[in-house]
Amino acid sequence: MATENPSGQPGRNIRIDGGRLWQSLMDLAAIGATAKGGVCRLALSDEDREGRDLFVRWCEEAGLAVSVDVMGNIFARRPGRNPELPPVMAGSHLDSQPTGGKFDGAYGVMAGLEVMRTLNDLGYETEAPLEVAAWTNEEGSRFPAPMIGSAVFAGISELAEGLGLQDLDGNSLGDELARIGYAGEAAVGGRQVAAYFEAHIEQGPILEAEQRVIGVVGGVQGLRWYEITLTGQEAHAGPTPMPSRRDALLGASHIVAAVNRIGHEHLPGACATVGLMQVHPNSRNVIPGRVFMNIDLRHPETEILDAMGAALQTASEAAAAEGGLELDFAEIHHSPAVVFDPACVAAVRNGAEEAGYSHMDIVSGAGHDACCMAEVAPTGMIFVPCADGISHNEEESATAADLEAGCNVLLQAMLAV
Ligand code: HGY
Ligand code: MN
Ligand code: MN
Repeated sequence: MATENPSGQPGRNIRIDGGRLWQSLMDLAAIGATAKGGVCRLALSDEDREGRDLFVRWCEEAGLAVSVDVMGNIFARRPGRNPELPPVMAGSHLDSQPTGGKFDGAYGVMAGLEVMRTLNDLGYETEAPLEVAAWTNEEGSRFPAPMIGSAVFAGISELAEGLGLQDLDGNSLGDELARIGYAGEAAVGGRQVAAYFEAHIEQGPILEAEQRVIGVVGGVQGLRWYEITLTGQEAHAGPTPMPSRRDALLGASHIVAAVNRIGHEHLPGACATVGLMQVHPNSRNVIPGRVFMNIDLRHPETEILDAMGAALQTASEAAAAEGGLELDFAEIHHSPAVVFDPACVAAVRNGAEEAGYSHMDIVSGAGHDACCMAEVAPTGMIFVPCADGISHNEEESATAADLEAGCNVLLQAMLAV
C-alpha cells in the first residue's frame, strides 16, 4: 500500500469514478432484469444468489476480504493501517421487490464498493478498516420481516426468528440461505462498527421537487406491519342468498377502505397501505371463505403511529363483526422512528457542502438497514433524487450525475468520521 495519501489532503479532493459506478449498477441490473426495465431479485432467490455472487467476485477483484455471516449478510473489508480499530461501514441491500427498480438497495452496495475501488486506485490508506455490507432480505417482500439481516446483526431480532421466517410457500429463510450457498459461518453481529453510512435513492418526490442533489437524512419514520386473516364461509355464488353470506372479501374490502381513511385522518405524515392480499379459494363462482392481508402503517411520530394501529384494530373488529367473520389480527413488525447520529449527519452535510452539491435536510419515508444499524453504531444516510419520486416500480430511475454525487458524499463522510 502506498503512503497514506499522495495528495496530502484528508481526502477532500478525492472523487469517485462515476462511469464505473454506473456500469456496475447496469451490470447488476442485468441480473433479474424485467421486461419493463426493472429487476426482480427476491431475497434468496436464484437471481439474488447471482447478484450476490457478482458482488462477491467484484469485491475479491478489488482485493477485499469477503465474509458471510449466519444470516447471509455479506461483508467486504478493506484493511486500514490499524486492524484493531472497528471498521467504518457502508452498505445496503441486493434483494429487490418483485417489480423493483435498478437502484433501490443496489445503489448503496455499489456506492460502497466504488469507494473502495477509488481508494485502491489512489493507494489511499485509511487508519481504520473500511467495510461494505450487503444485508439479507431488506425488502421483507419474500420473508415477512423487512431489514431482518441487519436487525439480527444489531441484536434487534434473534437469529432463530430470522432463520425461521417462512415465505408464502412455506420455505424457511434458513433453508433458502443454505440452498443458495449463503448460509455463512461468521457470527452475526456482536462486533463494533465505528460508523455506518447508507447511500440510497430517496424513493419519494421531495429532492426532485426542491431541485436538490443530496438529501442529508436526519432520520426515518416509524413503521408497523400487521397480518390479518378473515374467515367466513365458502359457498356457491348462485343459490346463496345475499343476507346469509359470510363473505370474507367483503369484510376485507371494509378494512382496505378503513386503512385508507386512517392514513388520511392522520395527515400530515401518515402513510397507510394494503399491499398484499390473498383471497381463498379465489374462484369466480365461490363466495370467498378466507382472506389474508398485510397492512403497512407509517408515521414519523411514535404516538400517532400507535394511534393508527389502534384505529386499524378497531376497524378490523367492526368489519369482522358486521360480516359474521372470524378475525385473526397480529402485529408482525415494528421499526420505531429513528434519529441518526448528529456527527454522521454533519459528515454527510459537510461532504455535500465541500463538493458544492445542493442539499437539504430530509426524513426518510422508507425503512432501511440504517434503521437497525443506528442501534449499534453512529449512523447516517445520503439520499439522491429518483425520477418523479417513483420507486418499488420497474420504472425507477436516477441520473448518473446524481448517483455519482451521492457516492462522492459517501466517500467524504466515511473518511471524515
Ligand atoms: O418498506 C420499506 O420501507 C423498505 O423498502 N423495506
Ligand atoms: Mn431499499
Ligand atoms: Mn425497497
